Amino acid sequence: MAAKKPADKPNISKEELLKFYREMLLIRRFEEKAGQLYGMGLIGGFCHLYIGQEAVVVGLEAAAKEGDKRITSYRDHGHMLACGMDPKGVMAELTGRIGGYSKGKGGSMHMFSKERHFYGGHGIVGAQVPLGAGLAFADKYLGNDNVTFTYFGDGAANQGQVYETYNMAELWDLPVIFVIENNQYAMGTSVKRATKSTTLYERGVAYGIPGEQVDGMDVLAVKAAGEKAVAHCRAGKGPYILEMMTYRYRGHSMSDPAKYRTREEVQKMRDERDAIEHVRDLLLNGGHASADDLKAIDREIKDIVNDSAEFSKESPEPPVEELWTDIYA
Ligand SMILES: Cc1ncc(C[n+]2csc(CCOP(=O)(O)OP(=O)(O)O)c2C)c(N)n1
Ligand SMILES: [Mg+2]
Repeated sequence: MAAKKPADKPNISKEELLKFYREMLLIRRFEEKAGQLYGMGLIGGFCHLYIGQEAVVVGLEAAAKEGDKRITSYRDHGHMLACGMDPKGVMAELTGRIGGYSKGKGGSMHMFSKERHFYGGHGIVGAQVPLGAGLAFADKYLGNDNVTFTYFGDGAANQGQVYETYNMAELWDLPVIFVIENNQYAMGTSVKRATKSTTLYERGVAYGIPGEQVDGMDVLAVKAAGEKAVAHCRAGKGPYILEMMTYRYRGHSMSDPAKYRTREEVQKMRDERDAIEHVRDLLLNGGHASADDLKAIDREIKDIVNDSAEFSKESPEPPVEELWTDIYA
């Protein structure tokens, strides 16, 4: 991974560091709980956890304003929590209950929130990329200054529709930020096995789209890069590409034999580059928080996550009549 070790004394307020810590921890603990519920048979179908990649969405949300939109793939729980969707509604959807964002009929990959401008949750690899450009087109057409964060993976980055979208987005100066979450693997295939040119952001050059590679394990670097990209888009200069160098600790989905990488590789990332530990160190070493302060936050987050699990256990399954609602025909 190209990312280097972040600076020890960044210029950032205590409040913002605490906010980053809280938000990343919420995603991690929520995902751990989802993994447990899956193991207990309470979540069915597909479930792709975001553990390890938390700094990407939390850093970028810190660069966003009200009205900005986001759209992503099936690895979407972190994006939903980071943009302010209710953990109860997300967990209830995972467990197929009526209290979920899609009334329990969508599951992990199919949740939306008009209020929080979250447009899914897409199971078809890469499908969200042209849709993201469409969302940005709508904002441009309406004449506002919103931007759309369009997230996709390193595997999706090899799809043709991504490049058709790059061409149109640059041609029409659409306010879209293409966020490539390069977590090094597409299911069990490493970037190096599937891709000749491994610096994925550089592919924008062919379309005149500027971009850069970012240390996606450093929430401060992510926020700084996000602000730069957002400023570019809001100024009407068209799209921008951010290639986030990140890593997922868990399997591709809940059913993953994990034969394509060693345990040591994963452990090394956890030990040396964990995004939450990084912020924890900044808080403790900078004298912004004590170990007890952080323990109190840990408890607070644990309660929120436990409440979401309780809520989803108590929320009923959708009644049969729901088969006939929210459908086209
Ligand atoms: C069009 C399409 N092809 C194949 C799949 C099966 N599939 C699901 S996820 C995935 C890998 C995608 O990897 P990447 O884009 O790196 O995202 P990540 O899972 O790492 O977040 C594949 C091939 C699919 N869902 N849709
Ligand atoms: Mg990937």
